[in-house]
Amino acid sequence: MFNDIKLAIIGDAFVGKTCMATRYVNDIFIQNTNCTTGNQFKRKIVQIEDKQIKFQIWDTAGQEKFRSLAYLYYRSAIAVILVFDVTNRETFNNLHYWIKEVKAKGDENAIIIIVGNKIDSQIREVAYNEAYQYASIQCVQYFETSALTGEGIDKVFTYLAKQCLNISTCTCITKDIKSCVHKQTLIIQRGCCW
Ligand SMILES: Nc1nc2c(ncn2[C@@H]2O[C@H](COP(=O)(O)OP(=O)(O)OP(=O)(O)O)[C@@H](O)[C@H]2O)c(=O)[nH]1
Ligand SMILES: [Mg+2]
Repeated sequence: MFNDIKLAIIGDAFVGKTCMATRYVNDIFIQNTNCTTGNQFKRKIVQIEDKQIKFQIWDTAGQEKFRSLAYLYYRSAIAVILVFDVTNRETFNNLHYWIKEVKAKGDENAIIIIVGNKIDSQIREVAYNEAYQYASIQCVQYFETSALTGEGIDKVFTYLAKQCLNISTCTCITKDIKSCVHKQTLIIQRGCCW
């Protein structure tokens, strides 16, 4: 069991961060959420084949007035889930701000992914291809989800769990999963275990 693998969910207010975490951990959708004012975490144990990972999922506040402490949580996260709302272009435009923040204040070896949420909605302002291309330029993976229907949610977290496990099954593993994330980068660059 890999304990307390810390994930942080960040992004603008109202994009659905809390709903995504609640959908994944409790498999429910809350229509009228309160905006997050502090930082709160949920735990979930993920089974991938014969291995287990215990995620600690930090749901941070997107509203500017509550944002100031969010970095305390993503600075030490193994993975950062950067969320925008596909029905709101401004939240997509603001990804620049968030990526800059994570790169400046987060762990340099953290896995970063971008998630476009609310794909159940008919009114879409950001096309899949545009977001995918943006993510490619930033060298990060792109996923789409609906916390309302649950579509795509498991895929996001399973991907991150597998990233952690790929690292951990490498023979060069150390006890510190964070240093393994760094080694994974090296493994990808070298094309083999070292
Ligand atoms: N249609 C649709 N609505 C969603 C979805 N996810 C969240 N919402 C709605 O969007 C609103 C904001 O969701 P939250 O999860 O509270 O957003 P947040 O990103 O946590 O916002 P802050 O805590 O203020 O940063 C709520 O009214 C949700 O019901 C989704 O996948 N589809
Ligand atoms: Mg919230």
